[in-house]
Formats: sequence, C-alpha cells, structure tokens
Amino acid sequence: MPRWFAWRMQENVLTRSVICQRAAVSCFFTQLHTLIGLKVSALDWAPLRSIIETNQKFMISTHVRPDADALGSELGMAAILEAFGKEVTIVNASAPPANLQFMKPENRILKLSEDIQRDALPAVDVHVIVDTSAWQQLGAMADVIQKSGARRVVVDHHVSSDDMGATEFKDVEAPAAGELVFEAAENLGVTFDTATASALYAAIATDTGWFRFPSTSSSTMRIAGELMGLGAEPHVLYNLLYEQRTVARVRLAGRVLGRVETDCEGRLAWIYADRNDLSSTGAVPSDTESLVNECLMIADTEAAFIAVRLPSGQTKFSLRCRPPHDVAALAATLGGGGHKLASGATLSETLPEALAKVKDAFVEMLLPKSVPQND
Ligand SMILES: [Mn+2]
Repeated sequence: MPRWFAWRMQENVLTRSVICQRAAVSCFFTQLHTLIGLKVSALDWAPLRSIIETNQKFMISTHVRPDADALGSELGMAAILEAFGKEVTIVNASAPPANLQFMKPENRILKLSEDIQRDALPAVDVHVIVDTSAWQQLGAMADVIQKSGARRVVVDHHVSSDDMGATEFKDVEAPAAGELVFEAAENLGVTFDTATASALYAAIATDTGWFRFPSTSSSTMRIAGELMGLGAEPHVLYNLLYEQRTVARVRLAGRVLGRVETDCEGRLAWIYADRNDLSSTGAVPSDTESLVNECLMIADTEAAFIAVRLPSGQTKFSLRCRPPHDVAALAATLGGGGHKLASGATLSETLPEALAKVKDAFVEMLLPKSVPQND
C-alpha cells in the first residue's frame, strides 16, 4: 500500500462526527475507486430497500418553489418505488415554475390545495422528502407530514436541517439530490426510462451549474453519462432549461445589472431589483433568479448578492460566493439557509435597511478580523 494512501486512510479514520465519518468512508472509497476502478456508493441504501419492501403507499414531497433537482429527484424516487410495485403520489406545497413545466409529465406532480385538496390526500405508509430536510422549506406540506402517523424518509444534500424524525439518506457532499436518487436506484437494481433519466439529468446538471461547481465529482460525470445512455439529451435539456428567456427578462437584466455596485475593493458585487423594475419591464420575480450569478462573473469577485423586493414588502436575498467563503453560515445569521456557495434569506426590513444589513454581513465575512494590538 503506498505510504500516502495509508496516511490518508488514517487521517480519514480519525475524523469525528457522523457526517465526517461518512465523508471519510466516501473519501476512502473514492480512493479505492481510483485504485481499482470501482465505484462504491458512500451511503448505505439497505434501510431504504427494507422500508420499500415493508410498505405499500408512499407520498413524495419537496421544498417550496421546487427547482429541477427537487422535481427530478421526485420523479426518480417515484420511478424507484413504482419499480417495486408501490403506490406513489407526489404532492408539493407549490407548483413547478413555468420553465420547469416540462418536468411535470401528465400532471404527475400535484400542488396541494390546487390539484388535490388536503382532505383528499391518500393515507400513506411513508412520506419521502427529497432535496430538503427543513420543515420550513416544505411550506404547507410540513403540517401534512407532521400530522400524519406515517414513517418518514429524507433524501437530501443540504447542510441546513431539522430533526424530522426520518430515516435519512443524506450526503452534504453530493452536488444534487438527483445524484443520491440515482445511487439509490443503482443500489436497488432499478433502471430508468428516458423521461425519468432526462429529469434526473436536469436535476444534476442544474444543481452543479452544468457540471462546473466544485461539488461536481468524477462520479457525477459517470452518472451523467449513464443517464445519457438511458436517453437523456443534454442539448435538448439545456434549451428547455436556459434558452427560454422572455424579452421582459432581458430588459430586467439590463436595468438591474446596470446598477451593479462593488465593495471590499471589488471582492463583493451586489445588485437589487425594486418592484418598479418588475412592473416597468413586465418581468416576474423569478426572472431575477440568475442575475446574481452575473455579478460573480466580474474578475476578482469573491462574493455577490441580489436583493429582490417582493410583493409582500419583504426583501429576498440570493447570496453567492467562491470557496473558501461560506454564505450558508452568513445566511444563517440572517435567518436564512442553503449551501456554502449559494444561499438565501428573506428580510422584513425596508429595502435600504435590508441592503445595508446584508452588505455589512458580507463585509464582515470578507475582511479579516482586526487583531487588537497590545502596545
Ligand atoms: Mn438540490
């Protein structure tokens, strides 16, 4: 055994928390994979098999304002359960956004209180929650799940989490919940049809920024290749996901990006969208979503944010950064959450007050703390 490998193994074995131990096992297997050319999943999926085999009725739900990873993971999980002959209902608190309607085959994904009323929900044995493990993120589905006596399963990759009393299949290193769902299918011996493979490809591709975020691993690329082998077509999915802008969205970008400001000698860039920006261009709030990423494309930026004034009067912040910064920690101080490199928070202060508060938090994150001098 090479000395560096033994040393890394020892280092890995000495890590502390459960998550760290899992990451270590994952790291060990990644190294083993490199050495002997085998992929071994880091998560133990045997408890999922046992839950599937001993229950019949399942309900799958995900977070409010579902993204492609949320929807693709739901469809992938539904396909797994149906391969075992289970009854599956997918119900979310909110509807997929317009650009993801293509991921809603034959009204498979129901919106609570619209496609199905609460008293019409089927009684289930198991609630499967994907792409979140925070009650607040489940919107109106949180109450449904909390009041149900059913067992709970979580498949997620987010850092922020509640104890949901669930059997958790969680890997905060995974770039997408869709990648975990694919691993579950592989471990359970389930394969996907082209529609589901496409949904999972969209899930993984979007959460990895089309395979460019640091969370993208060789395993991610292998899974993407497998999904293509099942019929997923990246050029078609890219067009459906990204090349669907409205003229209003382009005009909104012109207005909002035109007022970009920088701070911390260019290490922070930020923008905001007021209600006028939406009304005068005809854009909708979701049209602001990717604008913050444009700020991070400025050379030497390390962090960026956008503030969007919501119709409710609150201000929604999307926070971004490059490693080693951590906007999940920053968001937590503002009552929000998310990933290290992409997080969000909603503040109830006025726009100028909220902007000042968030900017201060970023300055605090970016500037080294001053050390008191003893002289
Ligand atoms: Mn996700």
